[in-house]
Amino acid sequence: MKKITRNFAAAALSLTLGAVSGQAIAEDSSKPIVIPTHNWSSQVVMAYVIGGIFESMGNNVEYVPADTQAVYEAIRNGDVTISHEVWQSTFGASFYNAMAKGGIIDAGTHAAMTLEEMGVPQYVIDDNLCPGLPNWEALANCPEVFATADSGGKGRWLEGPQSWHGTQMPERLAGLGLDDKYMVKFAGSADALWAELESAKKERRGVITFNWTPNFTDAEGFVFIEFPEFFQGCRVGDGGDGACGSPKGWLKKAANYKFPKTHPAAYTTFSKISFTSTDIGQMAALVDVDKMSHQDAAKSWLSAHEDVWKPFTE
Ligand code: TMO
Repeated sequence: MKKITRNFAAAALSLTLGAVSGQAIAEDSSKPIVIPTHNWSSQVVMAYVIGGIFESMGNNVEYVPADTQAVYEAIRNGDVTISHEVWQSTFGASFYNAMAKGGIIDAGTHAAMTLEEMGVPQYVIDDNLCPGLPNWEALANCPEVFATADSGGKGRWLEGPQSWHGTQMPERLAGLGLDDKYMVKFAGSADALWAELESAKKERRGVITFNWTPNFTDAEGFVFIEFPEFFQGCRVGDGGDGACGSPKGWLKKAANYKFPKTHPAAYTTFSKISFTSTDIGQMAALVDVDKMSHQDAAKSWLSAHEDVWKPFTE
């Protein structure tokens, strides 16, 4: 009797599975896929690139400006559907915190490897403005090279907007014992980083800024400072002393857990999307070098690179 019950249950289960796999070829919902936009160029261009790919498949999309850390909670809650640039160093913790609560899934990893780190333009190395760079220990000997009118006699690290890393860089300076020689200034926007790099380059003066790769700056040459190697737990926020650099990291995609069911075709495409460093550098350069709008940059990128993105839809 037990056995019969079990067989009956198995038959019922396979019927259910049949119904579920039947759903996999069901049409995507006409409800918009909500894509967040943040405050650096490749991310915004890629939002419109991925939105354009979804639209080419007949989906509806909607864009919402979102806070770069709080967005993972918004995806978990279903207010936002996806995140297409989850950078390990800056957002890994928020992503995994949301995942631990449930409601957000890992939708795969881009081909591009990433680094988000403090660094200097190539000429700072070529002109030997601070001998020993890119090794971080060289910084102790040349704070004056990186001093500015607003740095109180110390060398200045120009960080990105504080919403990206909070107090991580001031904590790193303290952890490395460099806080008596260097201070951190937060830029108001990514554009402020590029403006400072541009003006420093004209004077060929020393400058330290936060930057990342892949980015449009890869083409010209930007040298990341080599700090003590990252390990899990080395940051102050994770219980460490902060004396470590950023991880050589991944670039992931995230989605609300219902997305595969509500939009199976779009989800399948999203899970296949994998951009390289070249792709992402191009998306940033169309805005930051060629000065296109994000929307125009995305249109231009899509029409020039069908060979890259069409296969994700097939
Ligand atoms: C997240 N970011 C690419 C700005 O470091």
